[in-house]
Amino acid sequence: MDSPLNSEIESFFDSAPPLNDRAAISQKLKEFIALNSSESGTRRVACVTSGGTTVPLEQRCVRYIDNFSSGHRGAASTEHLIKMGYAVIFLYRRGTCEPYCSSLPDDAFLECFEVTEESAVQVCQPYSEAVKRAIRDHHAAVAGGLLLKLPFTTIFEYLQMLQMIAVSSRSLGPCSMFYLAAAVSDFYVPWKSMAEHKIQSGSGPLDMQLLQVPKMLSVLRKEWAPMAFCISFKLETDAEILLEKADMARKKYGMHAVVANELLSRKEQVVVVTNNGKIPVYRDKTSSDSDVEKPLTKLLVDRHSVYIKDSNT
Ligand code: 9Z3
Repeated sequence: MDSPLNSEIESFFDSAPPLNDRAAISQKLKEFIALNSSESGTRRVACVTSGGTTVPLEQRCVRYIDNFSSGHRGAASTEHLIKMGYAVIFLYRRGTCEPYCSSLPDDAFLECFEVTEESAVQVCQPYSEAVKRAIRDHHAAVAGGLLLKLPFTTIFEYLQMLQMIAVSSRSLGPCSMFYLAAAVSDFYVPWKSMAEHKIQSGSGPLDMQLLQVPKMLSVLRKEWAPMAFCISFKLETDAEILLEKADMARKKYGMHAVVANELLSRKEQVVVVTNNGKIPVYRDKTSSDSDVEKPLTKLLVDRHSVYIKDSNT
């Protein structure tokens, strides 16, 4: 497995603006991992990443480059993993889909509630069941110590938080899973060479050089969490090159599986690429409320079980 030069990684982290709430995140992670590791047996803990990272072009950011991802894959997968007994650290782009909210409208707050004649707030009848279910399931997962939600916006926040999660969950050994569905920027502007103020438009075309974001997947595997079961996702718009690129990524970064998906068909089918074959996974078309994440997570959980068993023998 290839690893980017350590100096590239160091310089990425050195150039990143420090996380505002680093101490609070670290405390939450510590408590979450402790709660899910006990002497009677460690629970499996998955870190699910979700949504796209932004690349700011100015320190006082007015403009940024974004990566496409609605966050549906990550949110739905989180629900399935929790149902299958996992505790989930949900590292997600602020404002994208969150677990247990898929049956609510986009503008849930304004659409689902109304003010009565007595000035009380109540749920509008058509949404009553969906709201009850969302609140009940979300509360049960969070209060039960099975869901920890950590939001990010920029590539700098995302990678620093991913590193913190990986290092904190090292003690879980093979019981830890990384399910990296977030759409991560390939290029960035180092913080130190970034304009502080809004870039002015009066001086003609914008000429800007972006550096390549060092691929952190091999460092995650080799150094941050060497015992964890790691799944990354490969997104392409050209189906012709998808499987080859996914297999290349698997070998290059030492992933245990790479989920290959094509932009337009990603909700209907994906292909799980492993060292012993490529397994297509389809959404169950006979049921209108089914999703491809259900059979996908089931397959990956089965693979994770074999991995844990092999690691313990
Ligand atoms: C994915 O491929 C995800 O499956 C999607 C999910 C982003 C397509 P939605 O959030 O979509 O449900 O709307 N994520 C990974 C994309 C990515 O950035 N992969 C990197 C690459 O392709 C590897 S880490 O180079």
